[in-house]
Amino acid sequence: MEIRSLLQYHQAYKNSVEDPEKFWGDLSKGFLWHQEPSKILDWDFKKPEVHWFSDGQLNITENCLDRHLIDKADQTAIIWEPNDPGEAAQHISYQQLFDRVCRFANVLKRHGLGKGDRICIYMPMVPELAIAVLACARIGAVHSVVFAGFSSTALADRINDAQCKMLITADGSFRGSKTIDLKGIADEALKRCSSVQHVVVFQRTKQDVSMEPGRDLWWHHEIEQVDSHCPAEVMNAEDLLFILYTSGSTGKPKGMVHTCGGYMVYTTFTFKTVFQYQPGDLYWCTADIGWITGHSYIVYGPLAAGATTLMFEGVPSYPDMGRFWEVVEKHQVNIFYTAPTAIRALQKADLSFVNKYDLSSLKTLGTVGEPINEEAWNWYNQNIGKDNCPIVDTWWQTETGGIMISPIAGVTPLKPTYATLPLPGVRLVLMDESGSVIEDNDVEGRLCIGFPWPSMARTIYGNHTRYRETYFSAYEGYYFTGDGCKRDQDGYYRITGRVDDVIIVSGHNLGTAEIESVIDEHEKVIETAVVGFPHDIKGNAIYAYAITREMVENEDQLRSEILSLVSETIGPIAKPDKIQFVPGLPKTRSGKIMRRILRKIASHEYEDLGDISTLLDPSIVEEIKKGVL
Ligand code: 7RM
Repeated sequence: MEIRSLLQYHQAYKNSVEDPEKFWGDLSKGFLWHQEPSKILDWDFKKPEVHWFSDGQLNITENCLDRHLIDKADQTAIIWEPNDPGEAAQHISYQQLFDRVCRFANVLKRHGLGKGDRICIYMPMVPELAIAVLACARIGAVHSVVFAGFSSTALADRINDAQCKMLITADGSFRGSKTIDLKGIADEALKRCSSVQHVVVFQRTKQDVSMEPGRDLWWHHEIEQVDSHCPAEVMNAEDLLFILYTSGSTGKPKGMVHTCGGYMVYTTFTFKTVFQYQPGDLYWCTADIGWITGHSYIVYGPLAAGATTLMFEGVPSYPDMGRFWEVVEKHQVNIFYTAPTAIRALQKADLSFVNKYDLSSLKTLGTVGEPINEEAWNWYNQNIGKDNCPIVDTWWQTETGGIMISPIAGVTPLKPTYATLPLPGVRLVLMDESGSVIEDNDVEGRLCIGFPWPSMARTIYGNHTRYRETYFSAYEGYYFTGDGCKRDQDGYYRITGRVDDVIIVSGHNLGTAEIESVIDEHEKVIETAVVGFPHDIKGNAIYAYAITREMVENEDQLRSEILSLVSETIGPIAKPDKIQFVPGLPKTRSGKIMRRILRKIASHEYEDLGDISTLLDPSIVEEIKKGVL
């Protein structure tokens, strides 16, 4: 089904609501199944339980690879652009990708891995990362990709939570002018991970690493031991495809579980629809495969659609601020999908970094990850799109698996800063604080979803109770997104930001509680409260208020100790931009920190702090204000 006009969009939306089973049942026919599904949907948001295509059987890699060999064997599946512009790019055809995935899948099998086993992947943005992901899916193993910027503690926690039997990593990774010691970080993590039996190490940087005999295996040796014939494991539609961790409001990250059938149908449909991908187009999503955006819109969606997807190893600022635009010109990118935080950073650089390059191949631009401010939207539109490319502002979450609210490129009339309208099948509801549905237009509320969609996360790995409590208990019968949202007079949606305790820094979701618990571990700190405050480039920055045991003699010394603690435990991305030492925190009588007040102080907006009479000790607010940074 193709949507090429606003009329077709409205018609498709109407069909999807009036008869969802017919709508999604018809779409599922565009895929390769071992057993076509006859049951389309069973659901109950009270349990909550959702099953899509439950008697269908498939393997997602046959949809991403095998079926394209008939007519696209020689078409490029992945263009890989390395960190360093001096190194050659790689073009990998569908046939080559198929062979390499099957070969590596046989490596996994040779070491005893199979259906249902969890495999952790901690790798740089090299083609072998996509190959490892697909090889897991080929044999029915569940991948858990951990972003290669995470610390050894974060890696170990995720490996242990999923009880992974294998870790796939690299010797090191290149990011801008830095080299990161991935294997060293992994070795540190593995001291705490008894479930891991083997580590496969891909050689990227050729730096010296220590290899533990019996446990550690080189990727390039292993693939010599096997052939490239590997029949796909037949999976039930609701079997696990992957786990991906996302921050929560308690310290412990949530392993969001995605399953095979619904995820495939939804990511493929939304990829084709939102970006209006046409045969021959080159599509580039700048995300890392360590985030859901990379899973759904670098690997699975584009490959299932038979597209050519560009994978970039580097960063936007290396060797200079023109790197993205250089890559666009070099490969003639047609569709470019990035994050507002990258746009804001590039916007600060001199326009000559943009204007040096020919960007006329671009047809469509996209953004994802956080609300985009009007200034950044306009800059992107004028300087990158030359007022001639639709911008799709795509709202979605790790939990939703795929894009939920977005313009359809060239079809939906745009409004800067608006994600615009829900995609077919997505039933949005705005709630007021008391839990009543807000019916009208020109309103603001909490964004909920009233009906299942195929790619929704089915549970939190090992903790269904937490899944229910986090997403389905705030408003009974609805999925709660955690985001605030406006609906304007035209029924257009605009996301206003998180309403819970998650801070989005440069597009990365960070749980305040996780950062707080790390800072609390410092022997001089008694208690911490972490909030976000607006930042020009990163969207939000992190402000930490810490109560210390005694007067701090050397504040800078303590600050730098706290920063390294956070960096080592969570990762550099979670380091607070400001740390204020305070005598106490504003708490309610029941002991809850009033973050609303701390947020206002951190943003230097203390004129109207609202009602502070519910505080146990309102005078503490004055004390904190005096020391604000
Ligand atoms: C895809 C992704 C999810 C949270 C989400 C929002 C925020 C994402 C937009 C956005 C405004 C957007 N997954 N968010 N996209 N806010 N406009 N287009 O980012 O799980 O890492 O984050 O990101 O708050 O709830 S995520």
